[in-house]
Amino acid sequence: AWRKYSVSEFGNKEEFEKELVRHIETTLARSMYNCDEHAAYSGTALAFRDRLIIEWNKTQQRQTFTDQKRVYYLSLEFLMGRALDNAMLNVGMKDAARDGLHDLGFRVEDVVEQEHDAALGNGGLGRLAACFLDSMATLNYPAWGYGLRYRYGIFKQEIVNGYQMEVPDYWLDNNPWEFPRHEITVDIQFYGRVKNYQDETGKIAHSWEDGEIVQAVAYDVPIPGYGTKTTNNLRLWSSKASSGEFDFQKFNAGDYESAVADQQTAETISAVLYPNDNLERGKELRLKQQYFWCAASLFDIVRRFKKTRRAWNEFPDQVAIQLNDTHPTLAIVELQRILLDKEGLEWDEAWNIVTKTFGYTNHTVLPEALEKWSVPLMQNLLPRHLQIIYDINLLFLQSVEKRFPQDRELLSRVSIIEESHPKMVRMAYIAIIGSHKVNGVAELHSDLLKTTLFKDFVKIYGPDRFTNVTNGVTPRRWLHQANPLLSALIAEKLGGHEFLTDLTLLDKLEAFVDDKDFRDEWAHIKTMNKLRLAKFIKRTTGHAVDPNSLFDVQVKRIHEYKRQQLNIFGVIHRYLSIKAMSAEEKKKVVPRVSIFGGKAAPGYWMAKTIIHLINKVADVVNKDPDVGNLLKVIFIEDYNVSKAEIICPASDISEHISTAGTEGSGTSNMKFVMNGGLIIGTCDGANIEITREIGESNIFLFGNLAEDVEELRHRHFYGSFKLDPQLEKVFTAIKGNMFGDAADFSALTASIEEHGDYYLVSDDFNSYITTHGMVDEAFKNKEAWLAKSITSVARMGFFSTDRVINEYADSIWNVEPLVVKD
Ligand code: 26Y
Repeated sequence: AWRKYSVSEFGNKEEFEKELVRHIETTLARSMYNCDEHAAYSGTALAFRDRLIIEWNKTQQRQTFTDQKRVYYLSLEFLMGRALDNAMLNVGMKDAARDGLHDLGFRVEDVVEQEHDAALGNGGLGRLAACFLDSMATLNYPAWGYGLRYRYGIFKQEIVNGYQMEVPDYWLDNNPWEFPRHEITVDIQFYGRVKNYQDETGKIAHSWEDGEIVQAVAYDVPIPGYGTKTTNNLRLWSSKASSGEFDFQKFNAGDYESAVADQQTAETISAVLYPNDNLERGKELRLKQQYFWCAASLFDIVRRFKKTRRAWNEFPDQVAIQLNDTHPTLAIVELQRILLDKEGLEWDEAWNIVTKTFGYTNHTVLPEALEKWSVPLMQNLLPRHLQIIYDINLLFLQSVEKRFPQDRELLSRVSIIEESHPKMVRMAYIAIIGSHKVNGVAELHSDLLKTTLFKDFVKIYGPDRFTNVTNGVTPRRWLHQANPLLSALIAEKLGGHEFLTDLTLLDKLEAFVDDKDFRDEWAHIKTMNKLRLAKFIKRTTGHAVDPNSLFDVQVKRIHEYKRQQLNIFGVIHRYLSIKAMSAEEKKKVVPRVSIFGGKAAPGYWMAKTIIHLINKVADVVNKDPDVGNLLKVIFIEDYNVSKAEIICPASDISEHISTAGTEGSGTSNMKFVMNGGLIIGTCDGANIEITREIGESNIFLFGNLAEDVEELRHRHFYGSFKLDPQLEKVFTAIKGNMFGDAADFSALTASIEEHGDYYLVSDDFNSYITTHGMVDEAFKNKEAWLAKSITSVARMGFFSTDRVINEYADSIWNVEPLVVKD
């Protein structure tokens, strides 16, 4: 039924073919006689791009014309993955394309694979932003994303002799999905000094003078909604040397070489995505990136608002800005600066506008991920902003002092400025003070924010400023696109694809849990998806894995708190057990494939050591004839969004095993369950809500609870530390050089045995191993396993980002969809 809403169509495959040939022969200047798969990809992309542009222009005109409140999602990361398949499915002409490509001798699946992932993000936070864009467009919200157009996305990972190597990801050549807007530029200032002067009314005013100017150039990416007329915009800023007076001076002074060098310096601002996730390093270039992007975006938003000629107090009725973590916190300071210094508003009036405009999403409680910038660094780079930050802090502390007199401890705890050497600016505190709502990303996480990290602010502002919005994922990409077979089966049972835009309709599947034919098809689809992954593994690693084995998957960024080390120690334990078995005992073993994937931040040695251990264990296990097919260990190189689309539908069980209280939410847990996989996990992040929705009997939970973590850590340090006996056997094997030189892994074992086991690997090991035993037993009962799989999918309706976006829209943004009538 929604087809009638879709954009101007090719109508049929012949029209698609015509467009394809036209683009290949003219736009690409290539001949159809030597049209390879890549040319077929480019031609198809251009054909679909044309369809997107028309609706995109109309959407933008419509949004300007109706002039209702818009949402701006500020994120330093947008982990988009590939665009073509998404465009085909959202526009709704994939069948015409498939048939047309077939006529020309291509398979649409192969053509789609030619596209380079747009990997402008690290992990969960960046992928969440991409899912949000999809849902905002699908739900017809007038919404823009703002980010940076990195020349290099997240590095490509290669595994060489078991070690991670990083290779730059230069992805911009021939990208058909971006539109340079050379006419949309903003001059961004850095360094310089603040001049105080008296304005006409005699009041002291401030102006920021001198310094350097870098130009921001807009690049726009269309974001089509699924089956709607809305195509929203993602605007990415690219840095370029300013062509202003400043540079001409140098050129004219004959200093050509240094003037060219300055140009290159300007261009490095948007050159590279910082590859750290949850690890703050305080690099000046990163602060430059943040300000560059915030200032360009704010200028753009304010320019758009000013065209409406409304009064400033209407700004928050027209504009909602959401901060994806603290990375864009400078936007708060920048808006205050614009209103004060450029528009001449009084402080209180300006600050009132600012706080009504912003919302802040926190994604982590890990102390090492909280952004702090040194005061001297900021003083140098952004002198006026630092002044404003001090003013915000002064007024805030005065108001706290009034309400809680004589509590000096409280004042120093909540001060934006940390009194360390050097002094540091706490960005999260600016984000809280400058926003009207602060949210966490799953219930436990949001509760922890209120009771630990932001406790004092709850006391000051009351509990209403703090809220929870549990994460989700877009079912268009993570069910329909990643798992076309399952999506088709569900559509057949439910009588259409409406579940893709109302995921709660999945609950109708429960009626078919006992339907024999349905169960068989369900099982068959899982097998097909495992086969697809097995082929991929064969092609990329050379290892043959048996699709009848239990596929056990952990794919995510490598981090000690996510505990891939717990997983690989568990694998070693399993390996040792199998080796100790008689032939008779081996017959009862459920064959397993343990699949790992994920990148380590280049400077994070412990994470790299974990990758090294996984690969060394794989080397030994995979060629051990004692083990054969009973255990295989696979490390999938360069895990990314497009690989996730193959991996998620193929898992029997996936691992979400962070130390309780450390994972904000997790979102791949949702992707796996939505595709009929079960979970082994801790009581952490959104695992808790997943359990509530699907039922305790459909998930394998283990390990200590968040409330006990502090006590356990304390005991490790002040009591005696006793290594779990089964883990001890694992360590003995490692130390006996079973997986190569034990010295390579000594930091890892020592972090547990000698340095307090901060992530409670030893405390949770027994429970983890026992629970894996239960997984094996459960997997033997195919029928019961299938019932769990189907029931879980049926109950996953809550985890669509459509629900998430509606919650943000209602409780934080106060925006309405802009629905078009025909
Ligand atoms: C400050 C800088 C080094 C930094 C860069 C990236 C800090 C954090 C990050 C990325 C954080 C991230 O990806 N967080 C994840 O966000 C997901 C979406 O909310 C959560 O599901 C996940 O639990 C959380 O780790």
